[in-house]
Amino acid sequence: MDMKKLKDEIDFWLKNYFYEKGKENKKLYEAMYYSIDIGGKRIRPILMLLVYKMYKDNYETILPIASALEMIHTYSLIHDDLPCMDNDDLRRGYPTNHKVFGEAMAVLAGDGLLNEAMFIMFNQCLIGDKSMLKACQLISRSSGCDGMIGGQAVDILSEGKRISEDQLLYMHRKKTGELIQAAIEAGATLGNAPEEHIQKLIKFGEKLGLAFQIKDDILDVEGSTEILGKKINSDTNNDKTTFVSMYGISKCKELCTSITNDCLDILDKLPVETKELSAVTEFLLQRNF
Ligand code: GRG
Repeated sequence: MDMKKLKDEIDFWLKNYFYEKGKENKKLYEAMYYSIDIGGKRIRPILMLLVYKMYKDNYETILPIASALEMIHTYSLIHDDLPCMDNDDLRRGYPTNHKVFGEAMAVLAGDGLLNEAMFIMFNQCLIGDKSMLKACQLISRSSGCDGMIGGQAVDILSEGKRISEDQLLYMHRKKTGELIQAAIEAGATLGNAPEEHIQKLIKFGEKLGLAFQIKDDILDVEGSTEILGKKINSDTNNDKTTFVSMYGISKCKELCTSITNDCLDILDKLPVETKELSAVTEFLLQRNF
């Protein structure tokens, strides 16, 4: 099973969901689905599905929660692009949500995606077992104030300031790392993986999140706007401390490779088939978007 097939299944689930939903309050759902539909790698739901598949076959049953996670991620991008945050005009290769629908609707589209995701997750809890409850708890915590929102708050409060290495690591662990780690831990939890595997996969997720963010910072400097689908040098223009401004580009590349190798080592030592997850891990290192 390749990444493309899983991505297509997530896209199909989301498309159907919004097709059913857009009958009333059309503009709101249009704004919500716009940012979902214009692209995105779907890396978080793909990670969740791949980890689950290491333990159970019927991954289709977790498509709703995996898609809900993508909705939460997409809401964070819509809000992050707003003029009061990073003020970006381009995302996933298209004009940002507020450029198309206006600021007020973009705020509501983000809020809508977050709340709709929670509704999907509660519905899954009503029909699922305790592992679903645990997975939803993980996702809500990691996207909340002790996770992504907490990291974003530190990011906003640090603009224009010099921050320490520890603060930089904290900020990214929360802002980017937590949701990636939650995708992995939720996949393992839903697959009823043994506790010792879950602990190793949490470590894997932590490292993968860090490598992902360092790569993101490298691409912000060396990437191409056309391929990335967003403007480059956004961090420099917003006067942000990044891994590149802290360590320099060549050290960042070294770090990215060595942390990815640590991730692959963790997977190699797990006594289950991890080939697909390893391939995605390598893809994230090599990606240029
Ligand atoms: C506004 C609550 C709130 C949070 C925003 C995620 C985030 C926090 C901000 C996005 C800014 C950013 C560029 C963070 C770096 C890492 C990251 C999340 C990149 C975008 O994720 P990808 O590469 O994007 O998975 P696609 O478009 O492929 O889904």
